[in-house]
Amino acid sequence: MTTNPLLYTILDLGYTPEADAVATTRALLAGGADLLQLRAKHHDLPTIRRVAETLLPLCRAAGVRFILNDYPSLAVEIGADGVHLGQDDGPLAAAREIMGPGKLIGRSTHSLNQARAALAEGFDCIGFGPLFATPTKPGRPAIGLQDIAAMECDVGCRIPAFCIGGIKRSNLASVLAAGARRIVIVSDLLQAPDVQVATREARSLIQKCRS
Ligand code: 3NM
Repeated sequence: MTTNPLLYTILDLGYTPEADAVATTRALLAGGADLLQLRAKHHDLPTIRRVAETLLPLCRAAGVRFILNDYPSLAVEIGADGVHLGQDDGPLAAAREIMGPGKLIGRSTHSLNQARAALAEGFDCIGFGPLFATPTKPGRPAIGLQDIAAMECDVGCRIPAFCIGGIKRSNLASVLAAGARRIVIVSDLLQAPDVQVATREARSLIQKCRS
């Protein structure tokens, strides 16, 4: 398991059909994903469980932590490494009670104040965004790049903080130049003609900037 995750990838069933989930996950892992989340906003629990149970061993074999979006109870049942919660998904304590110690619990944050609050509450990591408007999370306004440096200074120096939302290989340089150190990319990788190549490109851009 990497201790310095740079690229957090999400297998989103809104982009990747269940039939392609294994191949796409293999490509994300082979391309250098440091964390992998399963996100399925419009699927039933049996489907999510089935896909999660299929992807988990792939992540284990690659030494990459497997995170479930929402559903702490299911995350525990299947042995996921963690869970990711939105602002409306309740307090950390409730999820920690279900998950037990040692599991990674992340929080979506949409402002500097929310990022600071998530750190103060004790979350293990955060998402910070959406930096740009994105069809992957419709209806949420872009927060722009101007608060990234302050967020990194206050929060990202203490827990892993991943900038997210509308980030693509084509705009990654501007996000990194604004001070981002860790990145989540969803649609730009899942919709790429070659997911493994795209993932490798994204990771090496981040790594180059950070070294
Ligand atoms: N959470 P893409 S933005 C899942 O800001 C998610 O909390 C966000 O997908 C947040 O890389 C987002 O396709 C979507 O824009 C990221």
